[in-house]
Amino acid sequence: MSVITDISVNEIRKQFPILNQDVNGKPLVYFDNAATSQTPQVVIDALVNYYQKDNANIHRGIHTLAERATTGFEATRKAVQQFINSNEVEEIIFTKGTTEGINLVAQAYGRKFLQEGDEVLITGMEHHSNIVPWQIVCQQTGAKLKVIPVDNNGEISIEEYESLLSERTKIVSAVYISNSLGTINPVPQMIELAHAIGAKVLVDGAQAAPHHKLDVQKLNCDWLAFSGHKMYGPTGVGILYGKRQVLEKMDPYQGGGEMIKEVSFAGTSYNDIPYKFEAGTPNIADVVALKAAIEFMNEVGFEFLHHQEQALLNKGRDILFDIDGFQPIGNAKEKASVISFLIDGVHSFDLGMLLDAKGIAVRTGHHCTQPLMDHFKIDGTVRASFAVYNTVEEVEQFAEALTDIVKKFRK
Ligand code: 7TS
Repeated sequence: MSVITDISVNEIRKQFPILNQDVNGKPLVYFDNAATSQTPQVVIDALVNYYQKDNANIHRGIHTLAERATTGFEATRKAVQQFINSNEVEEIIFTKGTTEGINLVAQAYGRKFLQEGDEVLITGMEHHSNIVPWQIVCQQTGAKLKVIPVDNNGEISIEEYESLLSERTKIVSAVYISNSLGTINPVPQMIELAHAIGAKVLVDGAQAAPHHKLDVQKLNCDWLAFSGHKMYGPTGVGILYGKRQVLEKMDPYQGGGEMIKEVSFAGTSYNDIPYKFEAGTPNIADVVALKAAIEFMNEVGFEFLHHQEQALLNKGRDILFDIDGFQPIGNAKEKASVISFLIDGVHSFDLGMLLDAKGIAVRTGHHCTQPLMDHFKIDGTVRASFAVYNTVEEVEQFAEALTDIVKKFRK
């Protein structure tokens, strides 16, 4: 393993201009990375460069700018293919984010193939984006939504999962890493078990993509959805990976330009994948810039990422858990760099506001996982989520700030 030093983290920090500012008179400590991570200068430069030099609509253009824009757009598709090791570049569909990817699968596959009596299986720790699209398609088709329960550590049991699988299960849709708790689910095993009974599997990789090397061929998932803005890329762009043979069976999701082969008033034939699922002018600039984010992540490397984020998580567990009234929510054995908690006697919104007054950005509330909050019988948590540019010193500042706030409340 390479030697990780604070100097290298400091080198990384320098690439993120947004981090170098005071908020409410204090140096910004950005611990809201599970919601949106910050973008390095290379991503910002790619966006500026695109608008300054290459902006044009893609495909079917014969002029130079259209060609450049198309080349940039398709170069990102190739970079994504390599990033997640998909077999073919055509298996990469650009969306506006994880949410759109899941809705696409629910409507283009679920609505076509689900029937009354079929079941869709999700976990009890899903983001609303991986609940509501399934509720909608279940209402449309008469299929039933079933939920794998979560225990008090914020984990699911593989035995319980197995007992819920049956020949009625047609789709399993599971979050790889929980945004609210950081729990890493046993997704590879879940995929194997689902395939054994003939179900298809969608993996919500929104939180996994920035922390975990994803290899879709090894995972053997049928679909994987994730978002650019959680992996150092721009907002408004996401990826849906799907296996070719599955994508080819799916109906189009939206109708419009690019997704067609030929249109007449008598009828329309559809384009090949991936274009069949990319109706209308896409978010070209952000797709182009996403390549720079992938290159940034490749350069940093998952080994460094893991090491740094686990160091932050361990430091957080060491010093935060001693704070008066500190109550961690979610204590999974396999956990990414997220610390969700409550403090006895202090409302999470108050904590969030008081931390912001000290320049510390955390997220408070239900994190779009209301059923999970119901399970813990709470209405929300305070969530600190770390990225590769965060430092142990920032975790110490966070602990000091929290201690100070709690002391004032206890007076
Ligand atoms: N799935 C998971 C696991 C997520 O964490 C999120 C966003 C989504 C899906 C939806 O992603 P989007 O890019 O389409 O919005 N999670 C969060 C969060 O934790 N705080 O804000 C957004």
